[in-house]
Amino acid sequence: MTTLTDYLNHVSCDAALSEVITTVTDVGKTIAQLLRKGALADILGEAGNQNVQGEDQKKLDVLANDLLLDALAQNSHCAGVASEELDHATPANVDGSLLVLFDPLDGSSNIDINMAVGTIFSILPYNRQGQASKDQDFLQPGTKQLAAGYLLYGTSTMLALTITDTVVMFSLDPDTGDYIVVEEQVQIDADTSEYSINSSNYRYWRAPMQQYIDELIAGEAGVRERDFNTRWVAAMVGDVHRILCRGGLFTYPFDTKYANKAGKLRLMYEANPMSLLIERAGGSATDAVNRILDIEPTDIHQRVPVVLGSKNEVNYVRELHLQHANKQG
Ligand code: AFP
Repeated sequence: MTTLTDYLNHVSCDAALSEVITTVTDVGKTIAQLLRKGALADILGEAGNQNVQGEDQKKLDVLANDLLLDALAQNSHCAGVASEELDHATPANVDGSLLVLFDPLDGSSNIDINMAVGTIFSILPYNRQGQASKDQDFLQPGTKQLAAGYLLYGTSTMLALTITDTVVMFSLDPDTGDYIVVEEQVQIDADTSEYSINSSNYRYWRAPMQQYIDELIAGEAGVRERDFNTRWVAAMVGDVHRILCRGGLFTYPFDTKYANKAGKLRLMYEANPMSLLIERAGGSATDAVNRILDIEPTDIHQRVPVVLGSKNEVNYVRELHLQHANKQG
């Protein structure tokens, strides 16, 4: 039974990185306990305010954010924190070597209905020791991530983590409080017949995405010559976890639903960490055409269209978009 601590020692992980990962995953245990108490812990419902995204915050959004912020502020290796719930990055320890970004509670709309939610985290290098970190320090492409992962608070609490060139899956043993390795090298099939999209936005999508979904719905009678299945958890963590377990394609594409949003998902603390996991598990992650991990960020809360999962399916979506672009001339 290999614990997270054993694993971090085994991969001879940098001590600072190990300690920051341990801090984040320890907070995950607390969040999991709160979720297990649910309505009995007075953590459901609205917090009564909105975050920088203009989204109504749930009580647990705020609580999870504060738990992570407080714990990381006490970790000497953390130089700063960026969160979906905070307008700007928060400086921590000026001598720290790491920056931590997170969506403290992904899938907030699922909290009050007892459905899957998660915490997504990304760790970047900090290169200005001795000075207080600023938003600008976080604006690094996804390829610079030193580690990324998520905690999925489902029927069991699971941790997906990538530090080296592989993705390792852990399950939290509620009796011992240890994260135990359950899969040492997660791999995604290149092909799939399962896709995830919120189809109610169909009229807002660009033509190639509409064509792609039309083909999947046409099934074996259409050009794809096979039937497809669909799933939509409404929590990216849940859909990505399913893909890491059995393949699939997840997309929150560009849509014209809101003029100033390129898509719903945020690059720095949702798309980048998930894209690193997906690529390290043998999948692909694009904005429909370009590799997400190569995107040079301009704002810590910038949004990006996302197409990720089984690489042959992600590439097929890319081909459709390129064909449409060529037709446009
Ligand atoms: P919330 O955290 O606000 O519920 O959003 C979750 C999310 O960012 C992502 O985890 C889901 O895949 C997606 O939004 C769900 O979006 P829809 O509610 O539009 O389906």
